[in-house]
Amino acid sequence: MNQEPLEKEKILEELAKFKEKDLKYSQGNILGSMCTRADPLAKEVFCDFIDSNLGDPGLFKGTQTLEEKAIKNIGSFLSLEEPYGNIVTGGTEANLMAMRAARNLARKEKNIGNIDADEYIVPEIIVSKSGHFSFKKAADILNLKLVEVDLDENYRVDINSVKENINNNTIAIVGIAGTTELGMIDPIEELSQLAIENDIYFHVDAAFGGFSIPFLKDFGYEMPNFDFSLECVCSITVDPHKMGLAPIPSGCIIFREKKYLDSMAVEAPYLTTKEQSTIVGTRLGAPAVATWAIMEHMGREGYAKNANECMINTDFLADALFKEGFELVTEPELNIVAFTHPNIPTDELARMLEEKGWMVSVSHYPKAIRIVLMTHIKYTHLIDFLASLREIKSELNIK
Ligand code: 0PR
Repeated sequence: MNQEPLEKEKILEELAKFKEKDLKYSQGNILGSMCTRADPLAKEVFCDFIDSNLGDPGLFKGTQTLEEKAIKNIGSFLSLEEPYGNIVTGGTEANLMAMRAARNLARKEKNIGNIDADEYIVPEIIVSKSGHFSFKKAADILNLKLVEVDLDENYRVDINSVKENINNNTIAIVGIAGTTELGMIDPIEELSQLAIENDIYFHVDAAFGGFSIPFLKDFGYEMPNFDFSLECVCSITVDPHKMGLAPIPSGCIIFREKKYLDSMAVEAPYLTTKEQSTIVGTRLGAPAVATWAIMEHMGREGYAKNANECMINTDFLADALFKEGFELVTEPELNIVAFTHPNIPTDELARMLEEKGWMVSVSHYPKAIRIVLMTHIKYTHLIDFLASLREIKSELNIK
């Protein structure tokens, strides 16, 4: 560390050099990210509330109210009048909170996972093979057994596989509304039925799809039910910092009832509130405020327009790839396209694309090039991307 204080100008100069090394969403070559450019309004608001601490909300009552308003807004498009929850750092923390609530309730109500019991029973959670790796972290942290179930031919969870894996120790079933790799929506209604029949906590991970499925419906897209309108959904993860266009870090966990938050509450005697249910203690208020502000700014109409534009680009890309001889893994359900080429190994294709400046990601199940069509990807970027694919084919002498 430097001994003498450094002037602001020098520091900013130094930072600019580092920033140059970062990619920018506006370049249009970040093709595998679920995050996107933050709206200028959200950035401004974020900076304005940069030192508000929701860990001690009695000191920041305005910020606390804005978090409540953000939760209420999100609840309103997930069919829940009176939502309980928090703006957190992202989908990982939201999923962790949901699994923690499920575990704590199972401890209390079913004596599963109770360390004081005569015989310790390991709680089990059922997540499909396409579940985000945050469930592996949650299982590790909370000492749960992660039971990974199969997918059907369309890469949605296989209901029979879920049925076969439910047992007396199952404390949660997870459904996904917008899988990380392919953007598929699990049959949430059927899963919720299973959860009701077996009296098991049911969580929906809509980190990706939560901010688009309800609005695409407004535009007339046929989308399955995935939210609190289904009686057995206990909690939903939905990330403002993905399709919600809020700045990082902004995730959201919504619970149907207060009892889920209460199940995680620990005493915080010297703070302005006497209990805390979140994982994080000192907690940024800025993302909650920025999330509220961007939602007001977009309105339902703005999100519908945004989601629709992403879908138009998705359909265009899927069609164009097919015409160029690429194979789609599946018909896109949300704004993700995954594809392969029969004669080009996928890793090789990803490497050649990267050499041409395209940052794609490679899905692992099944192995494919995966493009997430976020707002920063425009039609013209797609035209250039398709031109690069044609170049690659001709370099490899493939028609
Ligand atoms: N649930 C689902 C369905 C997700 O897709 C993700 C993240 C999470 C939970 C976890 O969310 P956080 O990462 O906010 O904790 N999905 C993306 C992924 O892993 C995150 C991402 C975003 C990755 C931008 C890369 C990137 O450039 O692919």
